[in-house]
Parts: sequence; structure tokens; C-alpha cells
Amino acid sequence: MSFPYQIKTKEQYIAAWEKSVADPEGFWADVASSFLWRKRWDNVLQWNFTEPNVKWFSGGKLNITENCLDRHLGSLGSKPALIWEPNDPEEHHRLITYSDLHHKVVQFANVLKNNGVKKGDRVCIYMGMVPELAIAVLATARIGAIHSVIFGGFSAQSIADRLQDAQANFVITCDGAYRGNKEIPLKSVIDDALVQCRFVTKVIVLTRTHTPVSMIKGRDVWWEDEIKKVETMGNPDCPAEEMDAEDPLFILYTSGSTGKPKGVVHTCGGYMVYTTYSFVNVFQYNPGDIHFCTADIGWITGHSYILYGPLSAGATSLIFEGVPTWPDAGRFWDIVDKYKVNILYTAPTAIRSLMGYGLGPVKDHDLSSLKVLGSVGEPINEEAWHWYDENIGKGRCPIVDTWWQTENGGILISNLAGVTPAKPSYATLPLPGVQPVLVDEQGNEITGKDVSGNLCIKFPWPSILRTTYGDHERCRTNYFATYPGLYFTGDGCYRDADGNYRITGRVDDVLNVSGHRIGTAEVENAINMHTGVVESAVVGYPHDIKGQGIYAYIVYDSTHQEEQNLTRQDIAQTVTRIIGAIARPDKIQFVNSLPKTRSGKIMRRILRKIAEGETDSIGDTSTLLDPSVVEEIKNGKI
Ligand code: 7RM
Repeated sequence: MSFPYQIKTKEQYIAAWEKSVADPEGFWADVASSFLWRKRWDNVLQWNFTEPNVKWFSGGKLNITENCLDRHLGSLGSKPALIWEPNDPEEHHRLITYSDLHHKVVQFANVLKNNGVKKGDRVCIYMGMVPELAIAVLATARIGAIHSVIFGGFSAQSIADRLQDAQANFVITCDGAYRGNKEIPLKSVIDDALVQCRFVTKVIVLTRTHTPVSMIKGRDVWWEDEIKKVETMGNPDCPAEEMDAEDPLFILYTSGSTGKPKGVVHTCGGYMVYTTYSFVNVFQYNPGDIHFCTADIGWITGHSYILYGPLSAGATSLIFEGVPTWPDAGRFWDIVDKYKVNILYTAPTAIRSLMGYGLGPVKDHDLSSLKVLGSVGEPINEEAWHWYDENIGKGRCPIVDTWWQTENGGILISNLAGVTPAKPSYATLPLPGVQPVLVDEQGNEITGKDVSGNLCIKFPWPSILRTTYGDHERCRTNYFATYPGLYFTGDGCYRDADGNYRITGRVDDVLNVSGHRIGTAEVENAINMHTGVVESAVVGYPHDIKGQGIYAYIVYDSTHQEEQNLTRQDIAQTVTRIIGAIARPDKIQFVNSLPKTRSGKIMRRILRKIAEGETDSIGDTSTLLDPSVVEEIKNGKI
């Protein structure tokens, strides 16, 4: 594979960005020409942000799996597409070449057809991080069905809600999944979900853990048996279904400010073009590189940068079944060493957790294969950035801090590894095709340098969400109505004197204290500047006089043993210093840890309930990394 659109110098970056603004259609038509289309598009772009209605490459016909598999068979057939590292390092790893993967996807696509799956049907995939998860996703796409992957940590109720919303008649799962020293009974969770979802007609179950499962006659079938049936049919091909560029490719549920998750819809053509383009440019992928993205395929990062982006580029993508701290905190470094990983893409939460174990787990591993390090999912604090840079990259690997969202499909703001400069804690500059703007609360654009505002994007890029499944109005109100004519990200952002963007966090949880609007993230950033503060989360609670008061949960770690009340006053003083007295926390509770999802996001909803004293209606805590922290915080409530 060669990538005529790969940017190699800062000057080329500037030229590409400028061309993408002056002539977006010409720019993206050039990029899209490097892909395999059955029929070229009629229009590069049609759009308005009012309905919204965005179409890229419409009339173009393709199948994304032909781009990820078939087109590589000639030149890369015997090259590994996937490396699979099992949870247990004693178990054998697997190398799956492009021809193997093509064969397995075709086979499983035929299994899906035999089980009645048709183009446009929704297929829910609830599996651990095994190669068959990748195969299931690609096979679904091959026949034009719409996949909706649900992260293996979600509860039965969450699954039922999603199945219901997507009206999915098909489920693909495993008997169980291994994660560290835990075994998760996936099929049993599915069974609980399906009690509420009688419309599910088929469940295909892969054997992984040999956990006992109940198999319902007529509904549940074993993956392995179904494959055997296809094999006895000879070796049939499964020609890829011809899709319009604007046909849906997948639905991925993501949390909004309300409790009900939104089904973000991505389509085939634009998503393919943008994930591949951003993969090749941000990570400066070169043929032969081994790419290790530590995200779960159940999140957008896994969709775009374990599967579609790397495979479409013909890369070798590593899938890791386990967790970073099992059997010990050197697991990532062991994997990097074992497979000579060149690109490592992980989350600040993982970096900070591993930092806590010191350098012992790092030192006996050879990390010299690493060329590029990436960060995603949340702002990366400077301390973690430097630790990553010094101890993992050994000061010689560019770090890309990649800002983007489920709704974006691919990375929108990031430096390009070794091509444009990094700046610790800054995502830095927009990718070509991306036009960020900062706006004030009234929606007025804030121009110039050294300014802060709400981050919006004023022009569509190819992998922007098209709708929220089954509820287009929700898509409009959530993303396009706050600031008419703009896509609103929900993030606050600072632009420095050089035009670099620094994402400061979500602004959806805005507080109104004595009539002043205060962003929770703003207060947190200030608290975090106080020495000894590890991290914090701020929420509002009803206050008799001010309307809302500010409640801060603080993880505080200092060898300096002050009296707690004194420390509270000191922290409040720091906030007063950084933002002003209006942002002074009314209550500070010291906690051992914050309730976080497995992807490292703080669940403010739960903290708000506790702060409000509504501990009876905390709701679902099943997506938390450690649900027990909730009890602890409840007990320590101020
Ligand atoms: C890819 C992903 C999206 C939200 C987004 C931000 C935050 C993501 C960064 C970041 C600062 C980053 N999709 N976020 N990346 N904040 N710097 N590099 O995470 O839909 O799950 O989350 O995550 O708040 O709005 S997501």
C-alpha cells in the first residue's frame, strides 16, 4: 500500500489544511480516489447543519471489507492482519494473515446469511477481545448488515436497552470472556437481557471460556457448529454486498447528558475514508509497522483504530484480550517487547495507573521498537505526558494527543507524529478537513489567540455522525441546535498563542451558582493545581441561597499530614485564586478514588446523586470499573 495523501512535513500539513478549507470537495475526492469503489460517487458532499443532513460520496458504491481485506490479498496476503495476545500470557498467541482473515470473514458472513441475517438488519455483538470479535464485525459489514458492538462490561439491562433501541434481531456472543483474573459470563448476561427482548430470534455463541451456558432450542446456536455447516457446503465465497457510501455501517451507543444512551450512526464511505486517512497521518503509519491500540473494540477507538483504519491501510493490528495490570503491571511493556510494537495508542487513565507501580515493571522490557505513542479519551495531564515520554518513549517517540469523540468517527485534533510539534496536554492542531471554532455562551465566535470557549466544528468532515438511531431530532438538538450552523462538541477548549487547541473537558455539566455559570471542569482544573491533589470531580447540589452549590470529591495524597479542615481551606483558597470566589467549593469530600467507567471517564451522574443526598436513586453502576467505590463515597458524605 502506498498513501499518496500521507503528510510528511509541517509545510505539507499547512498546505493540506488550507486546501481542505478552500476546496473541501476537491481535497476529499483526491483522498477517496485511493480506495476501492465499485462505482465512483455522484457528489462529494451535500450538507446542511440545520436538519442536519450530511452526505459524503453519495451514489458511490463500495464495501468497506473489500477495502480492508480483498484489496490487500495480492500484495499482503501472507502478512499478519491481526496479532492476538490472549489474556493469559501462557496461552498461545495467534497470528492471522490477511488471507486467513479474509477466509474467516467470508465463512462467518455465510454463517450469518444461513441464520437469516440480511442487509440493513441490526446485529448486536457482545464479545470479549478475541479475534472472532473482529471477524464478527467484518462479516456483518460484508453482508451489509449494521453492527452494534456492546462493550463486554455492560450489564444485562444496558444490553436490553440497546437491543430495544436498535431493534436488533440477532446477537453474537461468547460463552464467557477472560479479563485479568476474572471470568465474565457473557452468554448468561445476554440471557438475562433477552428475557426483555423477545424479538431476538438468533444468538450465535462462540466458545471461549467453557463457562456452562444454557442454549435455547431454536434460538441459540454454537459458532463452531455453524462454521462446520458452512464448511460442508464446500468452500463458498461470499461476495461483498454492494453498499451506497451513505448506507449505515454501524450503530455505537454512547452516553449523553441524559441517562438514555444515544445510538450514534456512521455510514460506509466517509467513515472508511476518514479513519484510514487519520490513521496514516496521525500515527505516520509506514508499511510493516505493528500497531497496538489498547482500547476495547466495544468503544469507538477500537472500531476506528484497531479495526477499520489499520486494516484498510493494510497494517498489522494487535488485539489484546487482557488488562494492563495482570498478571502484573508490566503487561503492556511485555507485549511491546514480544511483538516489537511500533505504535502504541492508549489512554491517560492507563498511563496514570501504570505510573503508580513505578519503573520496576518497565525496566526489564525492550521498548526500542516503539516509534510513536498515542493518547486518547481524556485530557492527558502533564505529569502523565512526561512519564510516558521519558519512560516509555525514552524521549525519542513523538506523542500524539488525539482529541475526538464517538460522534466524530475519527481523530479531529492532534499533532501528526514527528511532523507537527507536540505540546504536553495539548491536542494541538486540527487535521485537514477539520475547522474548529470557539464560541461563547451566546454562540459568538471567539477569534484570535490565547482564548477559551466552547469547541464547535463549522464544516462537515467525512466521518461526522449522520443521525442518532431512530431519533433524528435528538441528534439535531444534541449537536446542532445549541449553536445554529455549528456542530457542538460539548467540550470546553483553550487556544494558545500558536493556535494550538487544549481540550479542558466537558461543558455539559454546567453549574449555576448565585446566577454565575461555572463549568465543573474548570473548578476541577483549579483544584488539581493544588499540591497533593491527585484528581477531583465537581458536581452541583441544591443550595438554599445560591441555587446550586459546588460539591468537590477529591483524591488527595500527600505525605504532608495536615488537618483535613485546613487542607479544605487551602484547596478552596487555590480555587479562589485560579478562578474566583464564585467557584469556591462549598463542600469538599476526600475520597480514595472516583467512580470511573472502564474507559476512565468519571461518572458524575453518581457523584451528583450522592451530593444531592439522593442515594436511593443512584441507578446503574454496572459500567463502573469498581462499583464498590460508590458505597465508600456514600459513607463519607459531608
Ligand atoms: C475517542 C473518545 C469523547 C470525549 C470528548 C472529550 C474526551 C477524548 C481527548 C479528550 C481531551 C483528548 N470518544 N476526550 N479525547 N479530552 N483530550 N485527547 O474518547 O466519545 O468516548 O469520548 O472524551 O471530552 O468529548 S468518546
